[in-house]
Amino acid sequence: MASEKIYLALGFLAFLWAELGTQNTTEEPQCRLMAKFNLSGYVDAKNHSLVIAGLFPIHSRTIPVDESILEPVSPMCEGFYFRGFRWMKTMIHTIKEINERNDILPNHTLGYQIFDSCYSITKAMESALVFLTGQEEYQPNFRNSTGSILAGIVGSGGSSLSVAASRIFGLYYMPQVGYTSSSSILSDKFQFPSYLRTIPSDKIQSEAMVNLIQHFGWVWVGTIAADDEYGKYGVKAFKEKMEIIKLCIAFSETIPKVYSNEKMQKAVKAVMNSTARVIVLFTSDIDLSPFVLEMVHHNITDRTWIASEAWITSALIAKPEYFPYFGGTIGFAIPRTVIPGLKEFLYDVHPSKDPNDVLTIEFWQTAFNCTWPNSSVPYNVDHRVNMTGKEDRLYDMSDQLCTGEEKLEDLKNTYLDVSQLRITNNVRQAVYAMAYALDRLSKCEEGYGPYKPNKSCAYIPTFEFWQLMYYMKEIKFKTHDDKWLALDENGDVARGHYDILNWQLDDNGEVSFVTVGKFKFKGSKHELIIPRDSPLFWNTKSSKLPYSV
Ligand code: TCR
Repeated sequence: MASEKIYLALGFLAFLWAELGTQNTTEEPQCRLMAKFNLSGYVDAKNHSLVIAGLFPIHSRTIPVDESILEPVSPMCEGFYFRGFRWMKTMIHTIKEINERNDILPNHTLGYQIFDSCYSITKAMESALVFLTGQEEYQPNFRNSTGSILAGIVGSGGSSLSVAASRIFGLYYMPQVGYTSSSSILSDKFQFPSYLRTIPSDKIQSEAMVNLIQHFGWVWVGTIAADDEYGKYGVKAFKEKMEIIKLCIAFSETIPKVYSNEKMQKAVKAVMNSTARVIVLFTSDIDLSPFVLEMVHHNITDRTWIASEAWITSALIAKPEYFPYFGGTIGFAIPRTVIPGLKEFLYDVHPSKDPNDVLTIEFWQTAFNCTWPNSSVPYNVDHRVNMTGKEDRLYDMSDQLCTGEEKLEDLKNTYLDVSQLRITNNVRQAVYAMAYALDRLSKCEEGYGPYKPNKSCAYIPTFEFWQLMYYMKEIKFKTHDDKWLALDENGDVARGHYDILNWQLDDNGEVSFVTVGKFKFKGSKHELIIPRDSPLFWNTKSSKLPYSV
């Protein structure tokens, strides 16, 4: 019965689709799914045999569309996100590097097609459709709109975006390698068959947090989560593990994604009214900023925050002016590395190179607080609702014109800060994972190949996504810094470690991230290491270890 109903529903949809199709051919369609896709990004595909798609949060949010417009429109984006811009550049840098190497894919070169996800599900979905079909077509053609062969995608940034996009990519078994979507739900291969990642699953981080709490002897702990797949699943796993060892949750709140004073105050009150002095904050830095302002506004000090990886090294939060409230934060970070040549590559950015490169123009305007002459790229737009519940509209163009002579060297900016390359390295390894899989596919010998019935091989350019997936699964390779990256049967990082960082103030009055320990993991085994003589800083009145009962 149930399946009959599904078939009926599908039949009806097919009918509707066909109807729409016939309308399409004769006249302008009466209704459209989306007036027009509206994406920005970078593409270099024409002269390459293979293309890797990429999705990065170069902006941190979309601008709410005017509700009086009935036609569905693709929203604009705002809130330039320097970190995402660096991740995106790192993908391009890695592809260039691989193309210059003759030991990986010697007979092919990789191109790319990258879009800005604006850290939003809608843009991630728009991009997913465009990757599969092209801007104007509404039917998947399995071959990318650029005309080259699409091998897979690196992305999508946040877990909610990846969850949504991989439901589409999964239909085609298209390989998707995540560099920062860490929610444990993405390990479920029944739901997300073609998703793999170079960031460990949050299942491990939740375990690590519980171990940390146990280590310091805290009993009552509050939790605050982002209202998305990252926050919700992270805290869920955390609570389950706390329960097993009989530790207690004092309160559990969420930070709203779209500003709601009511919801925000509920979280603030929970923090103020609870005796718990230790609070776990499972959210991205993008979503955390409004909550931080609330803590400052209500002068809430004397709390110890346990940071999830997404904000532990964030320049948006780790500012000296927030130190009275967030100093002493302790949390988990992806190990840091140095990427040869990346710094020079990042510095090679200038708006005069291409007048159509709107992202670079916006980068420049935002970084140097000026307006690029004759450009229509808005400067410092912010439509967020502020703490009084009113909308903040800052359309103002900066009075100062950019000269082009501004010096990147003078900037202290997240984009150029190569001292904290963590997720950035995940991006690099995600590109490498795909390149190695393609390389292995290309080196297959007929009769020794993986596919039934004749141990056959697949070939570039005729291979199918599922054939490449064979090589992506359980991939293992050595990275530039001499470490092994191995993925397990769920596409998760099989072994590795987190650094445990503690926020302290350095001699220059800047927030520094001091490594105080490690959390190592290998399969289901793990170990928390915090040496006795670790230089810990606690933001308590007595500067002693907080007591949370
Ligand atoms: N996983 C988060 C998103 C995220 C992130 C970050 C965003 C992580 N780390 C650093 C910005 C900066 C970890 C997710 O949604 O899965």
